Amino acid sequence: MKDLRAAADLIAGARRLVVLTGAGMSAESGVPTFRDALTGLWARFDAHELATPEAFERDPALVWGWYEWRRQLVERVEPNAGHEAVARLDCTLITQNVDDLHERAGSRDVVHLHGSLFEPRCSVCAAPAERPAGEPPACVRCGGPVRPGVVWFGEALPAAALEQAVEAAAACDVLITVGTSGLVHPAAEIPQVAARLGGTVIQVNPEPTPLDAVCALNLRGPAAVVLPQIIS
Ligand code: BJW
Ligand code: ZN
Repeated sequence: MKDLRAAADLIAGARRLVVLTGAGMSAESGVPTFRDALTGLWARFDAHELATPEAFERDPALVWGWYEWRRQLVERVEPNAGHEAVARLDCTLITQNVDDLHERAGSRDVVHLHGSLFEPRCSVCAAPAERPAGEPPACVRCGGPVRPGVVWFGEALPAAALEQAVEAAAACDVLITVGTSGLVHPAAEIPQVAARLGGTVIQVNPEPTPLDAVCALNLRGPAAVVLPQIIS
């Protein structure tokens, strides 16, 4: 309770606020996280078989189909009270999520570090592919296989998004990290940059994470419950 009050005061008084979100942000909307043992996407699928460029080369239809399944799942769910609370903030919003739930809750200029389920592109010439059909679809420009517009292991993050995220973290006075395990780099370094350069880091997560050490406040609860209590 005392921590909720302290977090609410820090957020209300922040001049430069950053929010970094991960899969836990969308959990209560019904989107599975990656690493949660029972419901996580990787409890049922081997990530390394699906979320790598090598997997797509080996079996483009399988990988394309997995992402189509996830895109359709996201289209059927709604933003939760946590997304809505974040949309009320004047902040730089950085997400690792490939869903569009922040946008659908009303947030603008969301920085997507790991791409989007809704921006497929050609794996050969990078041309954007609108309304692609096929398993996987073929590029209308060069005939190459169309791939999901997400960032796989071993691939570079979009440079402009990463730069914007690091700059915002370096300049912020408060950063809220929500629903991320803090295991995937370089995204996991963003709260550390904020803390190292004098920002106060608040974490919202039901479980401990490696980020606990840099957080001034660790609010152990679900995003859809905690965020509405600390954001007016
Ligand atoms: C709740 C909740 C509720 C539950 N409310 N919370 C340094 C050290 C070690 C390794 C590396 C390193 N630097 C790079 C690497 C390699 C690698 C990496 O990090 N590996 C680690 C796993 C060890 N990184 C990369 O390969 C990155 N690329 C790179 O570094 O390139 C270098 C390069 C430069 C130049 C040229 C070429 C290369 C790319 C990483 C891409 C990550 N991609 C994915 C898949 C995206 C597409 C897809 O969606 O399929 O992104 S992996 C997956 O993990 C996805 C997520 O965005 C990301 C983070 O996961 P997240 O969001 O934290 O979710 P979970 O499931 O892990 O955690 C959920 C959390 O929510 C938990 O804590 C729960 O407790 C909590 N929770 N319910 C609030 N209701
Ligand atoms: Zn092409």
